[in-house]
Amino acid sequence: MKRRRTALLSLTALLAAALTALPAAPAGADEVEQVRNGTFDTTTEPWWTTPDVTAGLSDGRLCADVPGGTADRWDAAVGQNDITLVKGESYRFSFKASGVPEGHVVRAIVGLQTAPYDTWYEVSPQLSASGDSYAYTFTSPVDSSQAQVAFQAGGAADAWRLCLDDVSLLGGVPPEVYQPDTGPRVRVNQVAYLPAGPKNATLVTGAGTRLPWQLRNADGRTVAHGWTVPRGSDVSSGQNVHSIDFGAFHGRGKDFTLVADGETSRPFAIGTGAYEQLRLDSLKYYYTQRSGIAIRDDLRPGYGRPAGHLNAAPNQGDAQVPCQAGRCAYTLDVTGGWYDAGDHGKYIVNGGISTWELLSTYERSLHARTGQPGRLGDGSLALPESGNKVPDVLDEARWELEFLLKMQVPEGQPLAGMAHSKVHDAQWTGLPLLPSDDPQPRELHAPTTQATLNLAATAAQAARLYRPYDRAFAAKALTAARTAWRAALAHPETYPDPNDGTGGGAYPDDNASDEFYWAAAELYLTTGEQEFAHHVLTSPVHTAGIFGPLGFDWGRTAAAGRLDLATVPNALPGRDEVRRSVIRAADSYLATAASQPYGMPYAPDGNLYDWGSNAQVLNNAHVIATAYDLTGAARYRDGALGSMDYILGRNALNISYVTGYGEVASHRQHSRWYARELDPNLPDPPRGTLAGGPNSSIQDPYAQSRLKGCTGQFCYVDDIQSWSTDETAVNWNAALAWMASFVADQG
Ligand code: 9MR
Repeated sequence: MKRRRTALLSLTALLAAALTALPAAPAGADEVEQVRNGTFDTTTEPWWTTPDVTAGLSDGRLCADVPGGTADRWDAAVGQNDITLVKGESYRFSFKASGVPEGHVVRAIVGLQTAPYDTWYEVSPQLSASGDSYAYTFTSPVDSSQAQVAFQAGGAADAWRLCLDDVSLLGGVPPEVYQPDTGPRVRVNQVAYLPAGPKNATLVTGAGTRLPWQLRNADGRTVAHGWTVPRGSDVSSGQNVHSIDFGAFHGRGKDFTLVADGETSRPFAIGTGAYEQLRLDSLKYYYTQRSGIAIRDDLRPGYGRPAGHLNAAPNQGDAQVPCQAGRCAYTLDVTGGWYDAGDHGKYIVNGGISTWELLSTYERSLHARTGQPGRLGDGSLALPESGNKVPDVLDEARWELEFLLKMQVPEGQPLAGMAHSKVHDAQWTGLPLLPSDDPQPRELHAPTTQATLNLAATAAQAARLYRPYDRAFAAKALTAARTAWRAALAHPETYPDPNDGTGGGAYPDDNASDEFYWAAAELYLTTGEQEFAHHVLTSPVHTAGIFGPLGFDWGRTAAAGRLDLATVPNALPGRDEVRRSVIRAADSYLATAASQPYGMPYAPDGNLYDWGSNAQVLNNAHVIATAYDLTGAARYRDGALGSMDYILGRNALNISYVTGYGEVASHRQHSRWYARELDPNLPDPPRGTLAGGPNSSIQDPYAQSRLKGCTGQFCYVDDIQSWSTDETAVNWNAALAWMASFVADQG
């Protein structure tokens, strides 16, 4: 799909752009300079500035006086237009830059010079007063004769001076070979193994025969030893690997290391405490994703920020949002909810599966043999609502549910009862950008059958879970769910437009049978009514093999219905077979995990890792864990626990994909407000944030410039620019929260 961060320049800025063309000078046999007059020897032509910037020559450089008090980087810029880019070609982008006073950030971009100002490459170095040289290589994702190179310097409180020299964009350079630093070749769960749980690791080695290993405690004393098991060439990584099983060791402690083949692993604990913390952190994540409410710094130190999208300038706000041009005659108040991911969009289909998995984290605690509802109770998540005697996880999910309800088309309007698929900006915005600083108009997009059924399913589930705490809300939710269900039956094939990806994600989906099944299941579980049982029992989805290799997600939601029919008490005829289908799925995921030297229950067809693969690993683990809840058989518990090892460091990149967990962990996830990589005044993502993970399709230009030709697990880079491999998203963290809560319960 097409999604880009966009630089918005004013029309005046564009008109101010000088268009004088000088001939491009070849710089080498195949390397061609695309920038005209990057050396500023005698003139600043053909460089332009935004009207608020004054630029001139100074010691053979271009120096620009940048005003203070502008909102966004692109509000004050220097650039050059009419550059030609060739798709798939590699370019070296280099320049010298200085900033006085020291410490300012310049956003250097290569992008489209007209609306919607797609950004194809960007870097945001922090400048010294004496100046430094910068050089980057990227691959152009497009063919264009309307490219610009621009240096965006706005967004600072006080005025500063930017100087540039030797600006160059060299085409025809060989692509840069990216070598990730993968550290020691012994790969472990860098956070913790449970004392009574399985303990597996992976060794990358050229050795063909078994090797000795030692487990060392914090004092360096060997506390267990054994032999590796050669596993040959691993498809998911292309590496030659051995596996190590030290599950017979049941001691506890911190800072264990595993030694083999002359390498010492990163340290890890054997204990349960980390998972209690991860259960809370992965759920606390949602508060700082909230829209329409100021985030309190006392509740999340370092993360306080003004409310986003409440109609306070420069926000245009979510209080009276119209439909896309000509699509409806009303506006809706759609304030609240969670921002989907690193963007400011709010999408029903993704909000729906996320809400379901959060509610299910709570619902599991009520019904599972190891469930501990008290751990998710009032006060557990430090929310503004803490102290209201309602479990905090329900308070958090309600923030999204209230938004989902607001997205329903009002009575009396065409398509009444259906749900608008999404609300987001008219155009993509750039990074960084606090929610409260987003100047874009917001728009409601057309209702879809899938969105409507997401609303029906989650509102029906909410009706049974909130009933003990707020009967009125439970009743309201159930009414909305019934209305949505009837509206979906009346409009069963109103699908999202797969090309509707400007300013927000498309979430394309051309089949709603899984959403019908899920919604019918939730309505049946809550009401016990015959109509819904009939729909479940006659749906082809009910008996279909729905647990494929990729697992369930926002577009494949049948599993949500099947898992709940299996676990939430009910009297559906043939329920034993429903439970057996979950256990069979778990068996197949266990077989996958056993075949993988890195132990994850994920082996996508053709080794093509999907967008958000980490959540898919976790959701397959969720199915295995559910089989444990259904049977009590230890192999399912162990399989689910072992899946966590992959997420927390036992992987080809030797990285924990959860911020704040493990010695080397993802912390630069793509986000407009956890954008410390671009602005040192902003925070990294909060502890407990899951990165999307390896994605073979590497849709973003940054990943394309680094990862072209990557194998499975290697299709990941921890960089804010890599939105296709390294974004944060509410659905992915929901998969983490469910699993973290399961694992914590096994302690
Ligand atoms: O995770 C989503 C992926 O499965 C889809 O193919 C893609 C296209 O719709 O969108 C991904 O979700 C993104 C959404 O579109 C916009 N917000 C950020 C989401 C995570 O990257």
